[in-house]
Amino acid sequence: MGVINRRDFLTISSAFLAGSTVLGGGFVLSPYRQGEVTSLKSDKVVKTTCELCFWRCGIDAHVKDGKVFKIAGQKDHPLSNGKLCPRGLGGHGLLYDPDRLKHPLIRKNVNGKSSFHKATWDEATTLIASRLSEITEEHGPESVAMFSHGFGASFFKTLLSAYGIDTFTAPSYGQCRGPRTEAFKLTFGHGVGSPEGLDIANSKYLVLIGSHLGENMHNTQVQEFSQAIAKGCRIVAVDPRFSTAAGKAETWLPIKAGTDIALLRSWIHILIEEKLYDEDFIAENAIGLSELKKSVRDATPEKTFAITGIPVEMIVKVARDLGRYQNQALVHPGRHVTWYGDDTQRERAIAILNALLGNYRAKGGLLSQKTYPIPKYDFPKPKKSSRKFKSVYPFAGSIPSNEIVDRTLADSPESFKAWFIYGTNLIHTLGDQKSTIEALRKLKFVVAVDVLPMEITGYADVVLPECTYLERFDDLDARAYKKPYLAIRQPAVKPLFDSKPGFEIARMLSKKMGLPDLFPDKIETYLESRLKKIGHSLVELQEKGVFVNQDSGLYRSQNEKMRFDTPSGKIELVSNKLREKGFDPVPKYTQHPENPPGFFRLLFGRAPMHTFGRTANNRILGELMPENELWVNAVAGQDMKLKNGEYLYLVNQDNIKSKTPIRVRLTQRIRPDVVFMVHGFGHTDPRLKTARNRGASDADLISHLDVDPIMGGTGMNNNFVTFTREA
Ligand SMILES: Nc1nc2c(c(=O)[nH]1)N[C@H]1C(S)=C(S)[C@@H](COP(=O)(O)OP(=O)(O)OC[C@H]3O[C@@H](n4cnc5c(=O)[nH]c(N)nc54)[C@H](O)[C@@H]3O)O[C@H]1N2
Ligand SMILES: Nc1nc2c(c(=O)[nH]1)N[C@H]1C(S)=C(S)[C@@H](COP(=O)(O)OP(=O)(O)OC[C@H]3O[C@@H](n4cnc5c(=O)[nH]c(N)nc54)[C@H](O)[C@@H]3O)O[C@H]1N2
Ligand code: SF4
Ligand SMILES: [Mo]
Repeated sequence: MGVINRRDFLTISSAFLAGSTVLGGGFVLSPYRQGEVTSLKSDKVVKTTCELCFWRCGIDAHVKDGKVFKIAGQKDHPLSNGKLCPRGLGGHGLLYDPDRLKHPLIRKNVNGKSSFHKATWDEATTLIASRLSEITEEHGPESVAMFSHGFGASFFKTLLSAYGIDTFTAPSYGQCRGPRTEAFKLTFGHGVGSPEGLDIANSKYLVLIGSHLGENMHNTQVQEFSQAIAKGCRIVAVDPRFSTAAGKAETWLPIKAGTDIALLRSWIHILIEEKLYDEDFIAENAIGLSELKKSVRDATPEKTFAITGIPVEMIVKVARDLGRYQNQALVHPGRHVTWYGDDTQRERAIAILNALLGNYRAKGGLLSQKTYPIPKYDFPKPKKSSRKFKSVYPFAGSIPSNEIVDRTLADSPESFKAWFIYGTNLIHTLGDQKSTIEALRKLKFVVAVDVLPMEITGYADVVLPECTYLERFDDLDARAYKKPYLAIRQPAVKPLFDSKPGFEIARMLSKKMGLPDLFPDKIETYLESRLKKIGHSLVELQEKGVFVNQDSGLYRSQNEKMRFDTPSGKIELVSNKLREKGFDPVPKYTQHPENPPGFFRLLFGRAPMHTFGRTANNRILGELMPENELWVNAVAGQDMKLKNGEYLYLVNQDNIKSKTPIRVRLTQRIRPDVVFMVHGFGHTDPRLKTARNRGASDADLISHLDVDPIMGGTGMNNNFVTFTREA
């Protein structure tokens, strides 16, 4: 359970679809019986976009008798290429989830007890408008923050910024990719992007630092990973755990957790000392080589072995191999990189290594991508705020969500009074649950827009049920990618229950909030007007699903003069911007706390069939993996008298106990000083009838955060757990 073998994980396909509509426990999602699905003919196929994660693959939703019975990968969409990951295939498990939010809810206090009451849309939106008006009149629009994750947030952002609110934050920054973005910006002048601009398919030598591709199931990236493997790409997986990717690798380096910067510095040292880096590329395009060389002189393989536990000869071998493959070698920048609080520096080390390899805009390397050209809609200019939120972290390019929590808890006139939350389950997402909950309790007003009764909705004053991605239009998707594309999300079926598309909710709110002309009457009018500007029509895009441009200028030509968007116009191996603000201009290794006796470092990650907590209640995907397990090294576990398969509670360094027990899995595939679990389980909201009490939540145990002083991200990997059998 939880691990798929070498063969399975690359079959991103529709193989298990046949069984996917009928589930255990007699729960039937569609009117069709098991086995029938493959032979069914659809009445129509709707070309739209997946939202079971944030990759947004193109999907074909097959509809019969007004029901979605099958979801397949769209052939022409560059992110799916006709294939989907297991989650995308099971998206109708969300659409037909009987536990979905069905109508707006309003919290009412009766005789000192607060509970949710069913409300009409008119009541709910009137209440939101009047509470926001009271709060902004008293404290200014600067006292309201919006948290969001997901594509559907766009019209809510338009609405709130037109209203004068300009504090927007997403956990995909401070709890995920932020350090990577800032480190690559500091080095190359631009971030890595999402979807990432990496040429994995053409890579000849790929080093993964944690990034557990194959469990981290971003569709196109895994497709490229399998192409690379088929073409003989040599892979090095650096991970305290034998991940699925490690199972595909030539070399697994079971590094001591938290010591990656030391390893990366040693590779930089060897590449420079042995002149294995791309000398011409660096001479032409980078600054700071001699200072870099000096700064990493102490990172000898011998010292690095003592820190990381990686044998000297392995450190040297990988460095030499990296040098040998130079332009076609890639050190993957990772994605969820908020680990130890020095994450921007670790990402800087990764960026520097890639620069030394000269793989920038080279086949198999790091790419810069383009967007499909389409002008924005002419919304009225948002009001300028007089007191714009300013982060205390000098390189926070976006607002770290945890900083909004801190600022809400602070006793200052500038503290936040209301949160508008769209599509993010902050209770399981931000770490340091106690502070998040305290902040939620302190706020005067909380709105949550969600599809499910997730934990966060329990803290809201008003809960708005959005319909799922299979029941709505959203904005046009035109993110930068290797092949610039423009894709549509459109409804396959009408919204179920009394749920509504985000656009309609935002439009309804705009009328109540004194902005009656902000949005056009229908989203179709909005989409049509944007498409018309580029000589296309909505009907055309609805039929095709996606417009794709050919890739152009992905690779640099010989002797091409490049300019980078950095102060020097060059790649900055040494960052004076960091130096000016008092940070190390070249990444240094600092030691992280060791396990207290009897405790294990808690690590966490992904499973192919789940996205965080958002799929745990999905009957189709839940069938594939109903609960998470705790990976414990077999020898270390036996020393502690743990039995394989038994259920245990976890207790962390702050004496916080997991709310639910987790099943132990003793395995040789993990270092003895760490344990690992998949994030997204251990839900406790009784309204989540399938997910409730299944597995345990890592988030409950992440009470300690190491905040990155450079950009404010929250390192979560310095938490430690031990076991108890007591409930
Ligand atoms: N199926 C599925 N796929 C997903 C998602 C999902 O929810 N489900 N979420 C998507 C999102 S938003 C993101 S950000 C990505 C995240 O995916 P990644 O960026 O791949 O996530 P990581 O946290 O880097 O990877 C976790 C791995 O890092 C290892 N690790 C932990 N600590 C250390 C350390 O100190 N050093 C090293 N070298 N390794 C360590 C863990 O053992 C684990 O194998 O996945 C994306 N893809
Ligand atoms: N402990 C711990 N914390 C983490 C991580 C971890 O691995 N462990 N991972 C980090 C990473 S990489 C990331 S990116 C973040 C992700 O954190 P979140 O974005 O908070 O991810 P989810 O927990 O899936 O919460 C998504 C919420 O959106 C709702 N939702 C789903 N679809 C829709 C929709 O169409 N409309 C609306 N309105 N709502 C919808 C879901 O029901 C759910 O409540 O978490 C970060 N925090
Ligand atoms: S990677 Fe999977 S879940 Fe994410 S958008 Fe693509 S098909 Fe959907
Ligand atoms: Mo993420």
